Amino acid sequence: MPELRAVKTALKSQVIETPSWGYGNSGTRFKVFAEPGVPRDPFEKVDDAAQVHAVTGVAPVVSLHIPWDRVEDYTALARHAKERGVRLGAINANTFQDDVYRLGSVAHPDPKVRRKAVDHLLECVDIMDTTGSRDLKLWFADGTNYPGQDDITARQDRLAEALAEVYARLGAEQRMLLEYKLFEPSFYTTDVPDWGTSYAHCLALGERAQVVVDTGHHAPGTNIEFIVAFLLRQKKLGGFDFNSRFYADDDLMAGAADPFQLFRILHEVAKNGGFAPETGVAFLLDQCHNIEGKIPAVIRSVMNVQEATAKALLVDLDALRAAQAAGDVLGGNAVLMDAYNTDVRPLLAEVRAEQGLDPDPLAAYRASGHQQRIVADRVGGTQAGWGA
Ligand code: PSV
Ligand code: MN
Ligand code: MN
Repeated sequence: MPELRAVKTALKSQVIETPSWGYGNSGTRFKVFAEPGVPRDPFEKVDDAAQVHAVTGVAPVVSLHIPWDRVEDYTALARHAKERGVRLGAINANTFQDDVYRLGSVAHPDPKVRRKAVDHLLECVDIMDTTGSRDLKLWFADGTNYPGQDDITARQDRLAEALAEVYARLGAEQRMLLEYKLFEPSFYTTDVPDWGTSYAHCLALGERAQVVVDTGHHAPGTNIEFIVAFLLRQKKLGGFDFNSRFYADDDLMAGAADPFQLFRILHEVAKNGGFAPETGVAFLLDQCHNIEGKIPAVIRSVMNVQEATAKALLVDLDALRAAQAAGDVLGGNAVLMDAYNTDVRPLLAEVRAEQGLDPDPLAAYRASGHQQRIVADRVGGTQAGWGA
C-alpha cells in the first residue's frame, strides 16, 4: 500500500492553475448569463483567483489570456498577484478573435495575416519575460470549413514555419505548449486536430515544445489516459486543460461529468512520474461558468481534481504490478477500482486541516464575505466576459 504520509505530502504540494477567464462572464454561444460582482479587469480576476487559493491551498497560479487580459503594466499585475499570494502562470495566446483571422491565423493563406499572428505570439513571449511565466500556451482555431477551401499540406507548412519562429524566441527556461482540438470553430479540417499532429510539430521544434491535453477536445469515447501515458513516456506531455464534457467542448467543471475518467488520467500521471515537479506537467483548468457561481465553481473543480489525484495516489502499484505480471485480469482491475472507490474526502479534510485550512473550502469561501464584497464593490465599468 502507498505510504499515507507520502500521499499527503504529494497532495499538499499539488499545483492547480486556474484560468483568468473562468472568473468572468462566459458561457455558450447562445447566451451568457451575467453574474453580479464579476471582475472588471485582470487585477480583479487575480483577486478572485487568490480567493480560490486561500481556501484550497493548491491553486497558487492563475493563467492569463492575451489580449483578454491585456494591461499596460505587466510588472504591476505580477506584483499584484504576489501581494495576493498567487503568481501569474501560462500565457495563452489568442489568434482567434480578430476579423482578420476569418480564414485562420498562423496558417492563413495571406502572409500579412500570418505576420500579425506571429507578432502576437512573440508579444506573448515578451509578456512572459515580464511576468516570469514559464509556458506559452497555443491553441489555434485555424482550419477550413469546406473541401477545397485551402491546401491542407500548405497550411501545415505555414503552421510549422510560424511555430519555429516563435520557438526560437523562447528563453532557456520557457516552453511552448501546443494544444489540439478535434473541431470547432473549423468544421472540415482543423490544423491541429489531435495529439499526433501536435506531437509531430513539437518533436520537430525541440525539447521545450510539448503537447497540451484539453480533456474536452476529443471525439466521444477517445481513451484520453492512453494519450497521457504515451506522451509522458515520450517526455512530451506539457500539461492539461481540465474541464468536463458531455458532448463537445462543453467547458464544464472538471470531474463533474466523468470523475472516473479523471481518475484514470491521473492514475497514468501518478504512475509515470507526472506529479514530480521536475517532469513539468502543468495542471490547468480551462472552464467557462455560465449558470453556476464562478468562484465556487472553480473551487469545486479544484476539489474534484484533488479527489481524483488522491485516489490515483492511493493505487497500490505493487499489487497492481503483481497482478499484471501474473496475468490476473480481474485482480489488476480490482486494485484500480479499490482506489477509485475509496472515499478520499476525509483524507483531504485532514490534509487541509494540517495546512491550517478549513476542511470545507466551499464553506470557507461562503464565510469569507468575498462574494458579498465583490457584488457591492464591483459596480460600474465593464464586467469581464469571455473575450473581454
Ligand atoms: C479552445 O477551445 C480552448 O480550449 C483553448 O484552450 C482556449 O485558450 C480556451 O479554450 C479559451 O476558452
Ligand atoms: Mn483549452
Ligand atoms: Mn476548449
